[in-house]
Amino acid sequence: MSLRQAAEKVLLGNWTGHSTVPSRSLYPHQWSWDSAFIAIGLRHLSPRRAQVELESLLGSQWSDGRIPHISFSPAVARDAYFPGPDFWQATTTGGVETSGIIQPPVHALAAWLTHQADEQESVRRGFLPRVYPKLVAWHTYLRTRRDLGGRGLVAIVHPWESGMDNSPAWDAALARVTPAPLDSFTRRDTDHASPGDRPTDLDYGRYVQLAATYRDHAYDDATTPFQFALEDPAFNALLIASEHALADIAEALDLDPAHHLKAADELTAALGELFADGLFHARDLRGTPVTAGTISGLIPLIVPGLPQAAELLTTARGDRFGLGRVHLVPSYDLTGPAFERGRYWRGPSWFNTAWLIHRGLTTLGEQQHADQLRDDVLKLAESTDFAEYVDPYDGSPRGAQTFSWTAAVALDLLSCT
Ligand code: 9WN
Repeated sequence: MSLRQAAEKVLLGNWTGHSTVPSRSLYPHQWSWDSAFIAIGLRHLSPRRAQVELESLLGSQWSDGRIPHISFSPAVARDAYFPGPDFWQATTTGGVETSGIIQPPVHALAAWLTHQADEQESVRRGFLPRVYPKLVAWHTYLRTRRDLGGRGLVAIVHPWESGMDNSPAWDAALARVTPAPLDSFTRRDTDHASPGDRPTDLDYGRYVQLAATYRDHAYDDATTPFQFALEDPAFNALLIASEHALADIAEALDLDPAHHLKAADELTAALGELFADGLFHARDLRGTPVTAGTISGLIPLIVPGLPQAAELLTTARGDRFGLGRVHLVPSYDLTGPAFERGRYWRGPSWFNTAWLIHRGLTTLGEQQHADQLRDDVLKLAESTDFAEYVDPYDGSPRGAQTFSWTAAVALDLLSCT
């Protein structure tokens, strides 16, 4: 079977009829940023399915504009994943059970790329006119309710909102949180993945505590006493890339793109304040400066016209991230004190972040680095049976296998020859 066929098989196997689960075993519902990456790959298999994927996710959007990080499937046992719907206690006006937190805004970028895959089919189905107002409401939620620091950047209020749950960048902020008692919940993730690859019980207790506090304040951003509030470079860089995509969508709809470009410029200027020593760093709104260097700090490479791009590229190629010398791009500084080559977001390399860096390198005209990264993604997707993440030194698989966004980004990169 060719790599293309194998990737398509993964996506077809994880398709539920209107959306795609990240992994049948570990993550049996619809996840927000996973769906965006999945649509980017699915558009090569079926542009129509890619549209349906994004539209079904937007079907779980809240009336305040937020897109929740999980949309729960009623067909799956309520305790198959923890924290499940009974923990979050959040149901949309349309009756969809969801979580109450969010994930990085890759959606407008995914919608624009999906449209471009088959413009005729997109126009015939009225895809852009339907999704555009919802994507605008999503960005408006982020830029108004989540500018907790008042500096024009979006803040995350839970490590899961970054999509990089266990990153060392959150360690100091998490240390301030009293964990929920370990006997007050039952983890499900370690039934499906090796405990050594996953966050510790102590960290899980803190995740649960933070989520419960938000829930107990009805997910109200104005009144919740957020113990954890940080401006994350990747989250904001993805919002900028998505504002540029909204400008493209607006133009395609004969609307004025100017306010999206203005938003992108304002966010890019504000993001610049997070740059120090060759890398973007998260800003802790409740604590001391974050010094941990993570993949999040390199992801601004995807921002069009980023003033710091050349310095960032030097850091990516240096000893801390070893671009071209290790597999993909490690999630955390290879020379950092918290580095662990196998544990969740504390060193291993992910395929979706490699796709983002590849896009940045291509835009910058760094074709040799981009091609090398692409070849590594394709080789490892095949050799690991589409692993969730890999050891950056030997490329061995970690976490789940037949993982949807790994198949999706492989499919996308296969088509950019
Ligand atoms: C919590 C689904 C998600 C990804 C995240 C990844 C992991 C969940 C978990 O799986 O997070 O949302 O249970 O660990 O960190 O990026 O979206 O694939």
